[in-house]
Amino acid sequence: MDTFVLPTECHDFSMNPVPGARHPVVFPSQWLLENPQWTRRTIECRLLVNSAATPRYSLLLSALLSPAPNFTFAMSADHARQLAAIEDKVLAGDRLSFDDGVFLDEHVDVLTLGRLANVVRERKNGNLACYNTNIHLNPTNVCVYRCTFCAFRADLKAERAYTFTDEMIRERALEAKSQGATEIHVVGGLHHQKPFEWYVDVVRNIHEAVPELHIKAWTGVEINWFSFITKKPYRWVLEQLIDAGLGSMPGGGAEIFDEEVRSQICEHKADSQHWIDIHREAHTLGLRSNATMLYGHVEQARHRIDHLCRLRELQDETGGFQTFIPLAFHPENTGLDHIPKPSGLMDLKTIAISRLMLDNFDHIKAYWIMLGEKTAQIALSFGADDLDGTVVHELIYHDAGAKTPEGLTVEQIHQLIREAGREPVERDTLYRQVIRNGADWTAGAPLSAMVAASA
Ligand code: V47
Ligand code: SF4
Repeated sequence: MDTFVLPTECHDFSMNPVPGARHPVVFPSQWLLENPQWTRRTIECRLLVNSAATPRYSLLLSALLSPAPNFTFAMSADHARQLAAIEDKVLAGDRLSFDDGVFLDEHVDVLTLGRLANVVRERKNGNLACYNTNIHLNPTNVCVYRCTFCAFRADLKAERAYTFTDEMIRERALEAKSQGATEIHVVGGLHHQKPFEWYVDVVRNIHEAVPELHIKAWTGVEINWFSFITKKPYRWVLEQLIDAGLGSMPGGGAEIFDEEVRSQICEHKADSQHWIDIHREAHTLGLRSNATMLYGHVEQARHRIDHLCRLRELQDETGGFQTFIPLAFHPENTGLDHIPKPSGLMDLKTIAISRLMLDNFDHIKAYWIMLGEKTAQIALSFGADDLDGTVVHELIYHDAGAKTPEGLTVEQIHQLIREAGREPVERDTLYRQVIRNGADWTAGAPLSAMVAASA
């Protein structure tokens, strides 16, 4: 046996110290004293992640262990040595390998991951937690593709299919302005009856209506589609969009890069190499972009770590990514609705591991829309420093069953951040401090300068 997992691999219920308890309860302290080959590590164990009975055991264990706060769960000596080596790397600022990442994902408890990720988080961003004031626009849900995880798309003739008119697009831009938004985030379906000019005009209409609004629009998958329908190279497509007012690219469409997983969840759309090539091209043209990873469906630890390593490699090359956003899968109304939603522990572990692996990304975003405000708040101590802001009109997660509100006020975001012990700072899309006077704003110092000043 390589790992001591309570209580699924410790079946000696005779140790049950709680008379009448209906679940196996153990006193690992005694067991450990009798088994000195196990080293003591932080209490928390894989059973909390893997067992269906997680909350019950979690509560029981904390109750039992509270009089002995220094007491720790056991890990095999080999694993303890591996973790110690990783810990040394994190403290020294050295890069973690693919194997380190898989080990962290498969064998290390969430509290240890959070503690390590927090070291990196505070090294990079101090005590700051940033957010932005943005509005979403999903101009059409009609889509040629049929990603199995997607609840948003619709067939052209479906009752729920919609496409915005130019007028509606301009109205959304004006609404953004009146709410003091600094950014409009535009993604949608790939409407096969719309020519490339229609997608360019979405950007142009917004830009003409509100020139100061930063337009973060069209994922790598959309750029790939535009290149397909125009038969033009990515560079040309991006240049047309930049001319129309495009400011940066969102990180969607990345899903999981592994080709085998991709063939199960989004068989037909841009493959990982194209997604990466498009972001490289965008960075070469001076556009900044984000990166995402959709987790908690059919993928495994090695796929998540491979995804992070491929992003890290491109970031080494271009430095053009601004933030990384792990996206938790929402199964409702999708072709994968038999898969349960990722647990809160998986959300926190994924954020922490992302922070540890992506040593060349400045920011890790906790997207509260899909995490829920409560997990997003805790995520600020598990590696995240960036909250998507006062998002309004989000559809992609809400169609897939997200129960979060469609928007949070600035006051709510401030309270959420302050309660977490962090200092809120409003940022614009390019991670500069926003200096605000009601709905009017100007860009101030880069966040990195604020972090340096507060160090
Ligand atoms: O690519 C779709 C994901 C992405 C589901 O750059 C789903 O700041 C979970 O790009 N469950 C689009 N996820 C959203 C996106 C994004 C979101 C937040 C911030 C940024 C940014 C970008 O949404 C898709 C896909 O990965 N998605 N359906 C679903 N059922
Ligand atoms: Fe279309 Fe995007 Fe949904 Fe895939 S995730 S079906 S590309 S809207």
